[in-house]
This record gives sequence, structure tokens and C-alpha cells, in this order.
Amino acid sequence: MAKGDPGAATRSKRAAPRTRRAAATGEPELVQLLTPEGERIETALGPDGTEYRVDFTDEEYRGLYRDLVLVRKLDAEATALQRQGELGLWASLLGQEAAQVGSGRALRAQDMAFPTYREHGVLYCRGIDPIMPLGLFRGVDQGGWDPNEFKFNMYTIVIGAQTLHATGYAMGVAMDGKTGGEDGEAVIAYFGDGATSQGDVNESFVWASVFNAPLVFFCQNNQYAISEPLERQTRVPLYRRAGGFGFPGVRVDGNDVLASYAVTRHALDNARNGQGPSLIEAYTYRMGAHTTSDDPTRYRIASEVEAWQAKDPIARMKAFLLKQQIADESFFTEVDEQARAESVHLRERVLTMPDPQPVSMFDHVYPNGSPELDEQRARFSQYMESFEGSAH
Ligand SMILES: Cc1ncc(C[n+]2csc(CCOP(=O)(O)OP(=O)(O)O)c2C)c(N)n1
Ligand SMILES: [Mg+2]
Repeated sequence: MAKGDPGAATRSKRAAPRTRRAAATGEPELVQLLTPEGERIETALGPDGTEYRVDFTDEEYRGLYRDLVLVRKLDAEATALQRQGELGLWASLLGQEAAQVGSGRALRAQDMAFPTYREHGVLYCRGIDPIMPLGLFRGVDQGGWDPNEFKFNMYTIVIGAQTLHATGYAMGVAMDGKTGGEDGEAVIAYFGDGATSQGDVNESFVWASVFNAPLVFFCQNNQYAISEPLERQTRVPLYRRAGGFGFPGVRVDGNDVLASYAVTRHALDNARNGQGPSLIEAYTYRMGAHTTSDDPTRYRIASEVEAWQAKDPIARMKAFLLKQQIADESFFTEVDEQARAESVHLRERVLTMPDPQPVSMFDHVYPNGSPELDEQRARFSQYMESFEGSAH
């Protein structure tokens, strides 16, 4: 997709005239605009009657497909690099590409995002060099990008903590008078299904609600918190929790990039226009391990994974593009070739990443340093110099 702002849209010229209600009870509960078979649904109704639709140009549809393929390929490369000992750890996004690209592309330039450790697809959509998270997982830097420049905060490993950061940030946006109109700012906080059981997340729901913060809570329900299945987190669909906190919630098909885009764009626009927070539950599946340190075959069965394979976000987009003659085989070959070239380039750069000087750990702790830290740095430098042949 073009790096600009892919317009939200009103109506698809190609879509079959079908409307599907995402009912609060019964099935289907999901907002879906693209079925697993690649059929377009023109309009999907949310549980509160909101109509969701998109109207992308052919080029924008192809752009979304390209994003999905690229982020999957770069993610696979990172997993391979970890397996070869080049990264300490990797948290794969496999299966969650549509939720991340759809929501990532729905962000306007001025919007601020607060990720977990798995949002490589959103990071890509923010225009950040995909090498950055690999530096973090290689242990050679703390992330490397400037959150203010890209409007994308640092990865947060502490489960749920970023929802509080996002809430405070969003309250600040409102206090600064930056909401209102197309130019208004909105904030999005990413978290997982397991995180919904954290106190931090529930506290942030309360604060965002009562202060009407311009915030979208984007929960990727990938069905597991490491080995703990969803049924250990909740007895009700997660999106319905929002009602108890006093803001709307909606469940979207997280393997459908079009619906993920439409639902997120709508929620962000409501937030920027002063209508307060909302919760999006992107219903998806973690196709790989929790991280490279995990073995999911110990706690889930193969048939479950196979059932989700049939809902693959990329396969359905490809089926749609082919069916509608928006793209042909030469396009898919070209995208695969680009993905291959970018992953080779990523690998080459990871292998030449320099190890940091140990003393650099004192950098970037405070914007302007501190006397205590300066003293610690001096003592540590002295210690490093005490080693024979030390270059430090
Ligand atoms: C406060 C805290 N408790 C525990 C952990 C260990 N931990 C890391 S990931 C994880 C599971 C998170 O599951 P979920 O929120 O569903 O996100 P997912 O990894 O599935 O994307 C846990 C418990 C942590 N990082 N932080
Ligand atoms: Mg999870």
C-alpha cells in the first residue's frame, strides 16, 4: 500500500450487495468484509448498528496485499535468524498480519500507537525500518527508533503496561485541545487477550472512560496467552467487556484486513472527534509459537491450527484479487520477489550489526542525564578499563 493515507471509503464499486449484521448474541458476531473464501461483503453492521465498509482503489487493494506478504516474510526471516542464534528471542506475528496491517494503515499520520512486543506489522506501517525490532531482540539496542518521530512508542514487554501509558498520553492529547476534526489526534493501544486479565488494562479502561480519552483499545485476541487458552481469561466475548466500562466494543474478523481497517478507522475517527474510547477485539489466531522459546504442540492440537489455516489472511486477499481481476500472477510473483529481496537485505544487515559499547547502557536513560548516573558511568568506565587490553 502507498505509504500515504489510504482513504477510508464509502462504498466498493465491485462488492456484491450484501449486508451482514454482527449481532451481540448468536452468530455471526464478527464484523467481516472479506470471507475466508475471498468473497466481498459490501457492508457489515456492528453490534450497535454502525455500518462498516471500505472503498479502496485497485492500487490500494494491491498495496494492502503487498503489506501482508512483506510483513509475513520479514517475520519469517526473523524467526529463522533466531533459530540460527543471531537473535536472542523473537515473538512472531504469523497469522495476525491482517489485524496489524488493517489497523496500522487505518492510523492517520498524527495518531500515536502504543505496541506490545509483537506489533511488527504496525511498526512496518508506521514507516519504521523493520531492522529496528531485530536490534532489540538481538540485544544490541533498546529499540532504536524515536517514538515521537514515527508516532509509535517503544515495544513494551510488561503485559498491559502500555495501555496505561496510552491512556495518560490520550488524556494529555485531549487536555492540549488536539482533538476535533480530521486533524485531531487519536491514540491506539495494542494488547493481547491475556492482557485483559491484568489490572493495568482494567484500570486504563476506567480512566479512559471517565475522562473520555481519545483512545482505541485494540485487543488482538489470538486465543492464547502463552499456553493459557482464552477460556482462562473470560466467560464473555472480550469486546462485550467494554459495555461495563461505559464505552462501545466491537469484534472484528482479525484475519480480514479490510474489516480490520474499517473498524479501526471508524473508532479512531470517533476518538479524534471527541467521542471517547472504544474497544476493538480483533478475533484472530497465533499460528506460530508464543515466542521462539515456546513449543505450542505441548498445549494445543493440530486440528485447531489447521482450522485456522483455512482462514488465512493472505490467502483470502489473494483469492479476492484474482476473482475480481484486480491482480494477476505477474503481480503476485513480483510481490514475492520483493519480499525475498527485502528479507535477504534484512538478514545481511542483522549480521553486520555492531555490538554496543557496554558503557552505552547509560545513554538515553534521561533526556539530560543526571549527576548520579554520570557518577555510575564514570565508575563503570573505570572498571572496564581495569581489564587487561581493554579498548574501553
Ligand atoms: C506483567 C507481566 N506478567 C507476565 C509476563 C510474562 N508474559 C509474557 S507474554 C505473556 C502472555 C501474554 O498473552 P497475550 O496478552 O494474550 O498476548 P500475546 O503474547 O498472545 O500476543 C506473559 C504472561 C509479562 N511479560 N509481564
Ligand atoms: Mg494472546
